[in-house]
Amino acid sequence: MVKIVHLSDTHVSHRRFKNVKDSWKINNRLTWIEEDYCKGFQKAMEQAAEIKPDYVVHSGDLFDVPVGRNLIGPTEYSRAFVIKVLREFFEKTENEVPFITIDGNHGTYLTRNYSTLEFLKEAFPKMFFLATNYHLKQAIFDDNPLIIEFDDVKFYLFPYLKFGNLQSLEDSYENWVRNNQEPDNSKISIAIAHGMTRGIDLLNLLFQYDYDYVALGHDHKQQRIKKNMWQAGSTEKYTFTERNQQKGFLEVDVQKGKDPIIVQKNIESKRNMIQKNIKLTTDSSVIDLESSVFEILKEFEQPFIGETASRLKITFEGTTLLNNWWRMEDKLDDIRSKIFSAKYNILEFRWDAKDLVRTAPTSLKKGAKIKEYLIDDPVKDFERYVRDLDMDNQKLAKVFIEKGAKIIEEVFSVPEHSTESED
Ligand SMILES: [Mn+2]
Repeated sequence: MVKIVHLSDTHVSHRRFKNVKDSWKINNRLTWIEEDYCKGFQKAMEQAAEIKPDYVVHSGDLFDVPVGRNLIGPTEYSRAFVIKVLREFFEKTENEVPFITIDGNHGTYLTRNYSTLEFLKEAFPKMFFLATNYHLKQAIFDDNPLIIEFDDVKFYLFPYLKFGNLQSLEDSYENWVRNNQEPDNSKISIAIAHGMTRGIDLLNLLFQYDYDYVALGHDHKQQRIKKNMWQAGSTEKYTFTERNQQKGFLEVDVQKGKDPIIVQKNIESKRNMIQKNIKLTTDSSVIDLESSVFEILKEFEQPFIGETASRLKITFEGTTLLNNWWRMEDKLDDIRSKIFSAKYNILEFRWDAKDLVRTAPTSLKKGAKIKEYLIDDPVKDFERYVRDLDMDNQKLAKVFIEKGAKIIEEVFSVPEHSTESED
């Protein structure tokens, strides 16, 4: 039997600046939210040291950045913090517990063939093991396995790969797995993969092969997928949909040919993520909205304390007039700056109106009428408008006229049925 600690999606170096109070844990060095994710990783690793498993398995997204086309890397604070946490873990466990991880979709320069995890390998060459996206590409290209082998266990590594949109990629990926990643019976076999959707970022073969355990990451909700396959979940709440999730990691006893024994371990966070809902009708005024929001804010009327300040999101539903909603959004901007400058124990304030139906006022619904009276000939009309501005630069005025005419044409040449559907 081997005992592993399975954690995932620590997202260290996650930062937010939009909709967040301008306040630092350490000025110009560490933000409150960034610290939350550092702590999530630290708490998991401290508990892991007490468990002293045979291996620690991290199923990807150790760092939050870079991600996608955003090539900004983790902060120096976060890099140093991860080094410190790992060093303390290896010291406490007397360099007897290897840490094995893979690239997720976060923390890796997908297009650049390198990963933020490489410096950790350099820092702990004997204790830290990883497979990056680049390793995976190379392995597929060379038709070589991506396995880390110890005396008693073989780890089959599956760094993040979104293959689902490209049949040829899926085929070659699947072939590679068939040729190289099928578990053999000589040792305990553990797969480590980052993905959550079969056929998109998780291969069906992973479900079919009889690994003794499959350590999954990417889904931030801790859950059993099948008896030998679990998502460990993230170590700190990330999006507001995670606000009611218990965060933690897994302690797993893996035996050859038997069902693994799973113990769910909790990590508590001081940070509340709270979501409130406001329902609007076409009769709701800006003042109504303002009083509903301030009603919600009452429970947060306390001096700001970075450690305990809440992350608050208001969702709007129902129906409102479009021009009314624009005024409401201006008001919400006002309220946000009030929250961040007055005594509210709120770190983040945002709103979401994706479920709010915004309708045009009756006067604007008659698109045809507008066309008749405002714009007979858009080009001429706009030209007259620009000429009236008395622009000095005639060349620029001409560009304006051409562009403006094009925009007007695009806006007003909307097919009739699509304006009707908004009614
Ligand atoms: Mn992920």
